[in-house]
Amino acid sequence: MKTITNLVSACTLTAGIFTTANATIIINEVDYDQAGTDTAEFIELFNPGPGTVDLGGYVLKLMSETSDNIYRNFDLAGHALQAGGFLVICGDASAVSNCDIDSAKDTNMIQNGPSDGIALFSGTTLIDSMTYEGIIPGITEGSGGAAADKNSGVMSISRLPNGQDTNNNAADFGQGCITPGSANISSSGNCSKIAAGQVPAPPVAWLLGSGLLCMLMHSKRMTRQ
Ligand SMILES: [Ca+2]
Ligand SMILES: [Ca+2]
Ligand SMILES: [Ca+2]
Ligand SMILES: [Ca+2]
Repeated sequence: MKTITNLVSACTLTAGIFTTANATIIINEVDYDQAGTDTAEFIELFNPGPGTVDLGGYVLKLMSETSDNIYRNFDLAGHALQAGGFLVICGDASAVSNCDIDSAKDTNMIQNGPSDGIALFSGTTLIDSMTYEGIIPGITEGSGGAAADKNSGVMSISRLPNGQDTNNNAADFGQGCITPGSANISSSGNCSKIAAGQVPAPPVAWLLGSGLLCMLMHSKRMTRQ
């Protein structure tokens, strides 16, 4: 009989975040629109897997309307993501917390929609991709893109729950409070207070819930074996 300890060990627990073991590097959060000029844009990558991933050979491509209309490339060589780790690419490190790669673009690093996309490649292999405010054939996961980012400096489009990737952009991304370099949280709370550190984030109940979900999924997998 499997014990609770066995079930928990099948999931990776890093900084309080349970993840399944077969995931890969994902585009986890995007903030491309702030009030007025976009001066605090960022893209967050996340490693939900069990081991460190060397990002040598990885390139993040930003595109508009078609997959071959690339307007920006980020070569991620020289960086690595440990299990449960986040990598933040930003337009201005003085305006974005936990920024690892400052593009020095400062403003308008990431185009506002419609039909823009972000794709992560390892060599020529597409690792993960998402579009927002419309679809880009070959890049959109599922039948629709993510909804638009709010014109707010404290809100982003985030995978919710943190790290969810069912290859359905419209369902996997929702409105979140900005969390560059940490686990995503829903915007159902007060993002301004969370950004100011006036309320704790992420909620403990969510972390417990995601752990229980991981245990439940693993339990069902074992039942089928
Ligand atoms: Ca923008
Ligand atoms: Ca925003
Ligand atoms: Ca995906
Ligand atoms: Ca985040």
